[in-house]
Amino acid sequence: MINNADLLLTNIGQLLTMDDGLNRAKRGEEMNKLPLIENGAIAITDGEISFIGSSDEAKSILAKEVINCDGKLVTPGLVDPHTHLVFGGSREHEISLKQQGVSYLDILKQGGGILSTVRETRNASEQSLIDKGLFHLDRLFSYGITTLEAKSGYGLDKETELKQLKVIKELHKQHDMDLVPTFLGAHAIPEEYKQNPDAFLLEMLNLLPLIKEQQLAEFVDIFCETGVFTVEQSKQFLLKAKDAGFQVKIHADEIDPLGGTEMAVEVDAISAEHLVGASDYGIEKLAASNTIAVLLPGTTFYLGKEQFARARDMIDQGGAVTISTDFNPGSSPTENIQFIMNLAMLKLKMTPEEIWNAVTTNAAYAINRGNKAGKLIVGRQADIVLWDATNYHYVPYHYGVNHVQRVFKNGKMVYERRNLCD
Ligand code: IZC
Ligand code: ZN
Repeated sequence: MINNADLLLTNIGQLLTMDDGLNRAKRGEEMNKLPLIENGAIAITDGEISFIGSSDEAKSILAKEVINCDGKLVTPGLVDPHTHLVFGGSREHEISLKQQGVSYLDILKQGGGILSTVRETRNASEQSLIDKGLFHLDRLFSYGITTLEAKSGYGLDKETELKQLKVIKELHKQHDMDLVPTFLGAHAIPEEYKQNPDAFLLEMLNLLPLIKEQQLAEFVDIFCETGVFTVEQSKQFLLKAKDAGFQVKIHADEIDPLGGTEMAVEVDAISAEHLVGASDYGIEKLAASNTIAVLLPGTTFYLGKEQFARARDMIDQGGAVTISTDFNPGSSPTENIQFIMNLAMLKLKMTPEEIWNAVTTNAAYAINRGNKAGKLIVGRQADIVLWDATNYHYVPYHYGVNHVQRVFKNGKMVYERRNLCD
């Protein structure tokens, strides 16, 4: 019997534990299964989960505080495996260009887009980036995210890339959110290297020993795209990053179908991201590999494209899929992962079960946190969301609003929705 719980959540209508007994991401048909306890309860002691079971079993638990969940849904804290969290400025000044039909890649070619954010980020002080990051992290908490990946990539020079990575480290310290850092120095070709992208890639590779030594990033990523880096440049870059001791990720086939998906499999990337233009062959190879597909339907929506990533083919062929906000100032300015879940239902044709697996356990595996986040298991850190919904189908169904009632991170309440009539 537990007699020292700090908190007991009881009378939970549906408790999604995601505890599948697997030590890896769910794939194919596994993604359509959802471990669930009805009329459940969960207790927290010293920031960790100390009990999971039925409300009846929980009656004997002595807890300092008890929350009656009134038959509502409880899930693990959500995991966002792909964000560009730290950046200076914003890009609303590009709205009219977009509305005139100038494409994302053309805006970049004109020195705007990512390069506009690079100028702002180079000019921003470390403190201003920290303050801005804290603001966005609070908002990400409010939508139920308790762990996220954050990329650099708005410096494109030694000083600013390191500044961004240090800011991510500092945010991890100062904020309750768990942050996982990725070095995306190869995010665009800076103006000063326009004529010599290979020399720029070499400069970014030369930073890797220092980044490793100071533990500033766990992953290395590259934007493989028309007008940015070719498949061959990306492959060589990622192989060298692996030699330097990093696991690799890749922005692949986001806009143009270049073949980045199959290359991601060739270099055994932990994840391949976007994949909107993935070929039949790429999907086949991906589905048979250990590389996790990180799909970003909010970006496709925000870029005004018709064709979304082929999640159904990826899952039906046995692949592992997750989804993410892609939070960034250009192609996906939103912290609302629930809207992304709506889009995954509507546009990716993912089932509610697949969507919940995507935003919890699979997202955690895509950033090497599978043994820490994304599941509710006794002994793990208590990252828990209480939803203002009685069942898990409701969240991807009722779109555009925030369904979170409370968020607990390491057992501590970090967000509570106020009554609408307050
Ligand atoms: O700032 O536009 N796709 N990188 C690759 C992005 C989107 C972020 C941005
Ligand atoms: Zn991205």
